[in-house]
Amino acid sequence: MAEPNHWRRFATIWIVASLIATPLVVVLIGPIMPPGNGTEQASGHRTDHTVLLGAATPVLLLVVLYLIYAIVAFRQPRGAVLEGPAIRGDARLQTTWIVVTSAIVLALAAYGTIRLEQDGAGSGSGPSPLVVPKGHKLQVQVIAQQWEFTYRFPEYGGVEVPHLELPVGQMVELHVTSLDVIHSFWSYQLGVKADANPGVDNVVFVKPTKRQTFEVRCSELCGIWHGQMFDHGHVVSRAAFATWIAEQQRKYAAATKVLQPYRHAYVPEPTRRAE
Ligand SMILES: [Cu+2]
Repeated sequence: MAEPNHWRRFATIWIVASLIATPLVVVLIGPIMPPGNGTEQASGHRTDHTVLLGAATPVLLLVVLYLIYAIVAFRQPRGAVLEGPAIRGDARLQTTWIVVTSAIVLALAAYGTIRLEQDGAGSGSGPSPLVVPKGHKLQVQVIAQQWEFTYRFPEYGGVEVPHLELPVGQMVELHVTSLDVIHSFWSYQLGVKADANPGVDNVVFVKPTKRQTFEVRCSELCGIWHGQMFDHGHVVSRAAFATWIAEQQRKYAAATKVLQPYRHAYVPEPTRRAE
């Protein structure tokens, strides 16, 4: 019996499987990809994850289907120990391999670069971001210290509060810094995970798109109570935010008076005491 054309047969199986599976994966798994759609940035991450998953699906199928195909089609006949023929050099195969893998990697690198420039990745862009969203941005400073985050609102008299609330539909400009060691401001639902370094002003933009409760945690081991650097924040309506921030200004009026003036980074201890 003549050997079937394995190349053609396997290529057909793979192409058909990819054409069926890739749209299914994008349509069914895309909408449940992390980190949700609580902010424009989170939705952007979800888009990126969906694109990557879609690009990875044919590659995964190639590997898995070929493994199955080889086990079925190239099985040793019972009782025989056969060596396959030695195959050396195949210019067409080698060229195809190099061209296809290079094209995939370069295309993903280009996509990543463009998306990073558009979105800032939610990881902070340092003190001078390349891309700044237009329009009014609510300024919120995130101050990390062992072992809590506090938030300062320079547009509201520089009041500093222990819990974060944000108005829905408002572009927020987070200024992430630290008073002592290296921390990281991570809110999964906001799609933000930004380094909080002493003496550094790390700017992140985030625009919440729905009312929600979000988690805040430190994601950089920062000492014995690192695990306690956890809190919940809330995205609320604009009216509720206005009420809340006015209440905070009243509540912390006495503390605000003795706070250091607002600035983008604070001198860490122990130098601060010498100031
Ligand atoms: Cu920390």
